[in-house]
Amino acid sequence: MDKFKTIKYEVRNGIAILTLNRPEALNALNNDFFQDMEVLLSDIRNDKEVRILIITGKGKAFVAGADISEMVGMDKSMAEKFSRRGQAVFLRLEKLDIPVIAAVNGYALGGGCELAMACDIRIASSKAKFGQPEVSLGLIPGFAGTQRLPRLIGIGNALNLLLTADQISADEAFRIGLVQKLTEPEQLMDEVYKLAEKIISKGPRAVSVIKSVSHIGLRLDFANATKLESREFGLLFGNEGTEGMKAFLEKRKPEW
Ligand code: DAK
Repeated sequence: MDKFKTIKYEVRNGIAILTLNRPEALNALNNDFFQDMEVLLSDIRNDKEVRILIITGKGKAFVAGADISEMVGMDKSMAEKFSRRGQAVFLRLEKLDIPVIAAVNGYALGGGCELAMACDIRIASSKAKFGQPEVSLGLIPGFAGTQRLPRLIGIGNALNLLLTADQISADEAFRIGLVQKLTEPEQLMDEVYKLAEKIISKGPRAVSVIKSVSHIGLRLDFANATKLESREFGLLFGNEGTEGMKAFLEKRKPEW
């Protein structure tokens, strides 16, 4: 029996790929998905072989949002619990000590856009579409979309999306900085793979520290954020950083 109900997961050469696998419902996020993610994120944390995680969707959607057919029957307290569960899973993704890349193959709406935002880098197919349609349903985003979107693209761009429920093209998402790179649909996974390979060729501890210091620093004041950077900078000396600098001077590849 499959370990997961809603996702497919495989690891090749240190690169893990998580594929949302409910194409018949456009990969809408339900409680089974969060259950699968809770298990998978613990597995990934304990698997030292995994150096980077790619998240993508099967079919024409990355994720078309939280599962409306599941949410419609919720009362206030169930909805709050669902929201807290989703937020916790997305936060664990952000706190993983490996980078996470969203390979956005199609619709990234509502909870789907929020999932992409919880990843560290977003690469999108030119066919992808982004948006936060919750307000059309009389809802607000429940998985930290009101918080991550303004931090990523600025308050004006964020409110423009959140208040209108407009779907924007991949080009527009790239223009406003929601997406870091666009590709032809058939090139998406190759491009994401190339990016993953480039990142995992770098100093593994430095990669992990850059991710955590950048995320944590956003929530600190500048003085404390730069203090954190100095501390982590110092910790790389005498180990990985020293090896990287020696390798440069000795004109050889570093041995991480
Ligand atoms: N939930 C459940 N099923 C969905 C779905 C969704 N979000 N999106 C699509 N589906 C289902 C459709 O119902 C349809 O199912 P069948 O009729 O075949 O059984 C199937 O996927 C294929 O969809 P369509 O037939 O509609 O496909 P089209 O190509 O015609 O249209 C579309 C694609 C993406 C434009 C359309 O499906 C669409 O508008 N989908 C809904 C998009 C949306 O509004 N997403 C936002 C969902 S709200 C909170 C927690 C979280 C959230 C809010 C609060 N708290 C707990 C407080 C987050 C909310 C959201 O994400």
